[in-house]
Amino acid sequence: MKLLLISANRERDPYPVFPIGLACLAGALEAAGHLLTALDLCFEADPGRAISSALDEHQPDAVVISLRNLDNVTWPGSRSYLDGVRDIVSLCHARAVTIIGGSGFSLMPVEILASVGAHYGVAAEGEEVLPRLLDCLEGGGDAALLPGVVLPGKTDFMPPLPLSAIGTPDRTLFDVARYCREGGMANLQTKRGCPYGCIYCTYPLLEGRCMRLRPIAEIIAEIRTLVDGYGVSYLYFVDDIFNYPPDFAEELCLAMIAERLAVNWSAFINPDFVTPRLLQLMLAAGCDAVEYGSDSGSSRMLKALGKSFTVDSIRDSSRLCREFGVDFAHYILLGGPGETRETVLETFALMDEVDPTAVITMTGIRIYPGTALEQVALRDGIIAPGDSLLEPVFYISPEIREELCDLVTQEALKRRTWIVPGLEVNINSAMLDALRMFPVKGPLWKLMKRLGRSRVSPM
Ligand code: B12
Ligand code: SF4
Repeated sequence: MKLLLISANRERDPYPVFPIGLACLAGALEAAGHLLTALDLCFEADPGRAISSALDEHQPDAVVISLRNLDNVTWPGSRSYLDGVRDIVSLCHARAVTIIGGSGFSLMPVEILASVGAHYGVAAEGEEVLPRLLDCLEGGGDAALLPGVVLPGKTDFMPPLPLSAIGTPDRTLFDVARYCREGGMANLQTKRGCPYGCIYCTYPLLEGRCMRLRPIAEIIAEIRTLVDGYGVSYLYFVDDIFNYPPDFAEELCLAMIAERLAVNWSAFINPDFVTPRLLQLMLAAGCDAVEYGSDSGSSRMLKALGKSFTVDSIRDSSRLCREFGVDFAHYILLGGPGETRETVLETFALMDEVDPTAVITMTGIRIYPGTALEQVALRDGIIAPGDSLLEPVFYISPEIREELCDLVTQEALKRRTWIVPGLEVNINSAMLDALRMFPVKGPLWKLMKRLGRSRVSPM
């Protein structure tokens, strides 16, 4: 079949992110014999016109739409992307079969399909089921029997099945160089899944709780192609946790070192599995920055959020980063169940103590269906049974709701390393644009220590 792949993501903050999910599908669809063209809306000035001319030019039988983000998960200052997706579907709907999927879609497949109006939806990984759905469309067959396929008007569907093997993305249809230029990096995945159970987190719902590892040789070959074939000099590992399982991370770093890959990289890591040996190997393999999903500096809040690690673990792993001279950022979530003024101040105090390159903080926690936080939010009367979560709803502890924004703004403005996107503390779109002018590879937060400027307060 003739297929048009559309990446719907137009978000450029904190930087444009390469559509690796769609690239994974491209590999599988090409292998199944389909004829592909791609339209990446990220850099299109006029998405409507770009879609219409792609439809005119390629006359596709089906349009495959990838929906990565539902909204910017930021409070206050929340932005939903669903209107844009509705526009994409309505432009394509009469001209071709429309199929929508992606991480954003998979969080609420039935509701999103009803809301955007595509012909088919596919929840979770698409590499195996999408070619089967296209076979069904060509040859007849009951699409409702395929795992993960959602049909309009139906509220239930066969549960998605995990892939038998994670393949290598095919990036040839996309502009890797532009993402490197404007986003500072390319991206890559070494495994899927997270065995942990943080109460708000959707990652185990999207990727499963079981870790599925890719063969090291395939990962190395993919990095080699990125470096030699695309001229990539900076990579981001999109794994939920790069350093878990730790022996796999070690093995990968050793292989990268042996291969002498001329590339720097960063990733999300868990403080519990940071050892001097692993950190040393990571640095030798090109790592120059790490990110921790620490969430809080209060023991009470770490427990309430279901985190697997302790405040001491955050302390110890931060100390190691400082000793080894690697840039590190802590991501903080303020306002979760049980948050009080006291626990917020504990977090500020711990961050002062561990002294990271940057602290990136969100106020309020987005509530998703199927998470433990949804249950807590129902219990606390923040949402009611049957409420739609398509438009973002945030959990904010009733004990601190009134003063959270003022307290965080006031404390964060006293510190040079704190970035609070929702409150525009030390960050706003204009500042991000300005930062992109620096010839920096990798995450922009690495610049915090170099800026030596006065703090940026909300506009
Ligand atoms: C790594 C990551 C980041 C990194 C990206 C770094 C980089 N250079 O790539 C950083 C930290 C920068 C980031 C930022 C953001 N992120 Co993010 N991120 C992720 C994460 C952990 C992995 C994404 C990824 O690359 N997966 C690997 C690829 C292969 O998987 P995939 O894209 O899901 O594609 C598969 C399937 O979805 C499916 N599929 C995809 N498209 C289609 C289409 C069809 C038709 C079909 C059938 C199937 C299909 O098949 C693919 C292959 O299996 C996910 C959570 C997760 N575990 O999924 C969140 C996630 C994607 N992010 C999310 C969000 C919201 C954001 C931000 C808006 C947050 C913010 N305020 O900063 C920004 C947006 C950035 C941007 N410009 O778009 C949300 C999106 C959903 C939502 N809630 O709206 C997620 C799901 C996390 C969450 N909260 O639930 N992110
Ligand atoms: S926050 Fe990290 S460790 Fe916790 S469940 Fe999500 S991906 Fe796993």
